[in-house]
Amino acid sequence: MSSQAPVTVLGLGAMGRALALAFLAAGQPTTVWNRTAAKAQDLTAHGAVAAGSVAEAVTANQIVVVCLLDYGTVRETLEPVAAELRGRTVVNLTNGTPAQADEMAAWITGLGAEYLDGGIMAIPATVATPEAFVLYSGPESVFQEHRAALEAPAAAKYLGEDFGLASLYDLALLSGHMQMLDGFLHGAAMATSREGGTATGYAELLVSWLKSMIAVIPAIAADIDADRKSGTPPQIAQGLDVQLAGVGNILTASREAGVDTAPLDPYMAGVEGLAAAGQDLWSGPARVRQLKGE
Ligand code: FVH
Repeated sequence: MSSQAPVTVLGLGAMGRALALAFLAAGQPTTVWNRTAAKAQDLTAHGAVAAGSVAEAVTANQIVVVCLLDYGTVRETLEPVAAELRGRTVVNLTNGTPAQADEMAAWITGLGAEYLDGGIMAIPATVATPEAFVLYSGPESVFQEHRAALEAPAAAKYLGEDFGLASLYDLALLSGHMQMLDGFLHGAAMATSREGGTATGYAELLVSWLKSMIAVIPAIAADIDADRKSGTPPQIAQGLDVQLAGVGNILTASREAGVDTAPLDPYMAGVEGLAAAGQDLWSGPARVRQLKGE
């Protein structure tokens, strides 16, 4: 659904700039502001209106998209224009924690404005491509009212009324991604430890392997939810002895190749912890309960 709704973008770092360009490309009148004003200038060639102050930017439009360094910066930037926020909708796409989202929501709504918190699942280069999406949380009526206006940079995925959900899922997705990336790099260090091994050859096989393993993730997730709800036993499980032997082999082979085992050590500690607790199966629910200290 396309929209001609005007928007204001506060923050023209790498991501804010990509967002502003996406709104402009979609034909939405876009007012921009950045602490370092020079960054707004070349956007005017794309049709943006460069506001001379935060107050001018905020009062230009109903929707105020904020993409700054962190929540402290957001508060510092908006505090002087708090009175001007009344009746507007602040969409905060700055990275932060769920507690920060809750606190920001309480402050913004207390000023008589609407608030949506968001988590951008894209990098500047993927903004406005089909892969990009943004997580949103906050009042559903506010999300639905502005959804079309917000979708130029990325598909909007609504998670729920709890303001902290978008940042919680954002950080959880980043956690999965970062550990996967470090796992890939650990494997690349192993694969290139012999003359005949290459990162490229390893990566090609890893992508195939991960594709088949990714297909199992929804089933493990269903096990975790069923365990929380009703204690139903998992569908996907493996003997802990098999895990201990397999992970042990990876660690041994890494050491023999002179590769640091640090990325995998916490995983091994988890498997050993489950064994020490008397479990004989590895499963998603068992590991999640262990990580939550349950
Ligand atoms: N770039 C990325 O790939 C990721 C993708 C996922 C989402 N993140 C989050 O987006 C927020 C902004 O990130 P960014 O990449 O745009 O960051 P920078 O290019 O470093 O721009 C930072 C902007 O914040 C402004 N700023 C910093 N300090 C202050 C301040 N005290 N008062 C006002 N503005 C401030 C900075 O202004 P300037 O330095 O140009 O004057 C930029 O506009 C972030 O939460 C990521 O985690 C991006």
